[in-house]
Amino acid sequence: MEDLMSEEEPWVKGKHSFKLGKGTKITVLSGAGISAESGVPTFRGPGGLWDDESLVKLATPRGFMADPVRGWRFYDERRQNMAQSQPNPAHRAIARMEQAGYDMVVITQNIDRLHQAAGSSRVIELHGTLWEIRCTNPACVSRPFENHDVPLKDIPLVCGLCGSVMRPNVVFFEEMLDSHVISEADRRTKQTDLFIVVGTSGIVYPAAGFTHVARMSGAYIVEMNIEPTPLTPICDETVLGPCGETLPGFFTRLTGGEIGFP
Ligand code: BJW
Repeated sequence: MEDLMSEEEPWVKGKHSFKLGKGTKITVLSGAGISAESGVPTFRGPGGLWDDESLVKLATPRGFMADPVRGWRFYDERRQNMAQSQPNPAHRAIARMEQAGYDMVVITQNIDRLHQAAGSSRVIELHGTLWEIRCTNPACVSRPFENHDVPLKDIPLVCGLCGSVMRPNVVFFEEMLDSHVISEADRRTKQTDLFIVVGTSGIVYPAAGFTHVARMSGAYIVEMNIEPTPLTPICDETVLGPCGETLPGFFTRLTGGEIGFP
């Protein structure tokens, strides 16, 4: 691995060889780390949600259904936290690039909607969103719907149509991702010139697999994280540091200072 030390960035692997053009397609794959500086906890690592193994079980279909009251309390607390969280400079820098006319798409594993709150309009939500709710009864004709009650009024939430327990419209472990969402993310990744992987441990699939798809499709790959990940070896550049600093810095370098990132 070739390491280059830089004055501006704490630790950079790679050669800064990507040149931005007019029609450059830029795709950002984001994970929990991009929202860490907004106060939303990550899953893995010190202080992460999955430090408590019993919480991991709640994020599986069987675990949630085994104790929907506990499941909803867990998700209600997270909704309360997310409701108070604001986009940080990393979310805002991505949105700013789109507003400046660059062809930006975000593929996010996050369920917090902070990319949209920052102003990004093209966001593919791989793991759904905590701000939608749906019935757990596969025979029920109700559709997922928006719910922004914070805190939730009744726990567990029950379907008004069939009386079954409701659940957050997120993708639990061992569940399939929506096939249309996967296709859209796959199509975009294959067309991408610059693929930026931000704040993900890169161990949850199929999400992490898009970085491999980008690699095979010839995209230039830049990773932003506070530590190396299993994806680091296939990235052209890895910039270590908090992405609220490194991402605006990277875009400033890429655009030659043409855009301001407040
Ligand atoms: C910063 C930073 C800063 C911090 N700046 N960086 C064995 C049994 C069962 C399943 C499997 C199995 N083996 C493999 C599987 C498949 C499984 C999987 O990949 N598991 C791996 C863990 C091994 N995948 C699935 O189950 C998926 N479905 C599937 O594959 O279906 C087919 C199938 C069916 C049946 C059996 C097997 C397969 C679905 C995955 C859904 C993931 N769901 C969750 C929960 C969503 C709801 C909720 O939030 O409660 O999604 S899990 C959790 O992980 C969440 C995240 O989106 C996802 C990824 O995490 P992420 O975003 O990478 O966060 P962290 O915390 O891991 O990392 C944060 C990073 O940020 C770190 O790197 C930090 O360094 C960094 N960071 N601050 C920059 N300031």
